[in-house]
Amino acid sequence: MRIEQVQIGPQRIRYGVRAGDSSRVPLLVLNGLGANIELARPFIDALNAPPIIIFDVPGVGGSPTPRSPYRPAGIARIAEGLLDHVGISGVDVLGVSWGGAIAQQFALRNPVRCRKLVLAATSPGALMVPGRPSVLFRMATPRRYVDPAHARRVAGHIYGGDFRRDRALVARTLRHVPERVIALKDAQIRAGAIVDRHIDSSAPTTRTVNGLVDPVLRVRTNQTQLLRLANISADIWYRLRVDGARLSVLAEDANPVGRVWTADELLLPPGKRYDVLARWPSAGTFSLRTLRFSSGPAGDTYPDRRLATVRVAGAPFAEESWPRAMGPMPHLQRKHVSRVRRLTFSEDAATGRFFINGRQFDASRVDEVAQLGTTEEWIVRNVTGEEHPFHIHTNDFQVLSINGKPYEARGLQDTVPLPVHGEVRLRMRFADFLGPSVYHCHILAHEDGGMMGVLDVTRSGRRPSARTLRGLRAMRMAMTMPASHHH
Ligand SMILES: [Cu+2]
Repeated sequence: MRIEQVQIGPQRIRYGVRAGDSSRVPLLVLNGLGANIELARPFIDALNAPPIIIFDVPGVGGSPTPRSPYRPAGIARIAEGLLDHVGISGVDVLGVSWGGAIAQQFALRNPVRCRKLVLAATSPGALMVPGRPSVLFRMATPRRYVDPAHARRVAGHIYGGDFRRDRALVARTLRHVPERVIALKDAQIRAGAIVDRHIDSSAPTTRTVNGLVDPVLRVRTNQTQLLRLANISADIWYRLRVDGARLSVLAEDANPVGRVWTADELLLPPGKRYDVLARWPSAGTFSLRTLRFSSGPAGDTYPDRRLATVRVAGAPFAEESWPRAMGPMPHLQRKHVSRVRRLTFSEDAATGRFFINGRQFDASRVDEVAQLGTTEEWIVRNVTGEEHPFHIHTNDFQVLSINGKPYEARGLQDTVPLPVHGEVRLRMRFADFLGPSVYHCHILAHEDGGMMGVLDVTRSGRRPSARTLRGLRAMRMAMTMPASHHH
């Protein structure tokens, strides 16, 4: 990749151009506020066809910090200037996480120039609702722009999945295994359009796999497949079943498991990821299905639906042995616990407000402070009539018990359903990250309704760090700054 600098308006921009098949439409990659060019390199290297252009947004990587906060429209303008500079007219645009907001702005402003718009790991209205504040929190940590090791560590929060822990996970042991991403997402369609606000999560919905309705997966008989399952929907659950095959779980929430386990079905609340091996021993046509599921008397009930059709054919592959373990067991049950913390998830269905310990989320408030280098036990209670997937950023946890019943954890995870009127006991170790992150219900409507809190990890463990408080203030300002302030 060729790395260059250019002056666009008042802003100097560092950008990269990767040559490719010149007959293809070039791809503009927008990392947004979350990442620099280098973090996207493995992804760009893996995309072998189109020419690619990417740049560091102001304040990230090699582009200097602007004098005033900016909004997506400002960055979209920079993208336009950059494309003019390198002489590219039409582009496909890929927006990752917060880059998705910029990509949408770009598409809106350039209806002719922008051919395809691809949004990955992004959510609508991200600027108004702090749905993914972790990326912003990391923006408030300048260290990540200059420290490659730190950048690698937080990359998983921008890209998720295999960037998260062991990036050699697949390459080492499963090089020859076909890999298939199964991204589960739904869309409610009313009057020919996708419903994008005031979504009723119990309304009928169309389930998709990688954006397709009932796609066909073609596999060879008995050939091992690596399925990377992710529930990327906003609010709904998947109780996944793969007919004709058994599943062996290699990783949960991107944590390689200490003990590989097999399952006939997997429950995926919003945010949940599993990497599994599957093989179909006999030829034929099978279904990938979500089974009937209810998230509780005050929750939603979903019908049994086919998600994809699997066509198994060809001469059968020879049986091959699968790994039994992918990583070390965390064994947090043996650790000394410095502190026990109690969190109670509650809701007021009448007003659509959601609480943790009686409070709604406030982006400028630090709710919990933990000490670096310690292990804590959290007892997370759900006093509502519906399940809430508890999710935490940065430090994953080991589940010890569910409703008092000991749980045999196979590794770490970052998402666990809180049972109706129940309780999950878990432990996590604050090993190496100093600074703020969040925990929340991963049903986005609940999170948006206030079911989220801020955790700050500090050296003393007594009060929020000054840096965190400064970062939260800066973030609040950036989010309330009018768009016109840019110039
Ligand atoms: Cu919830």
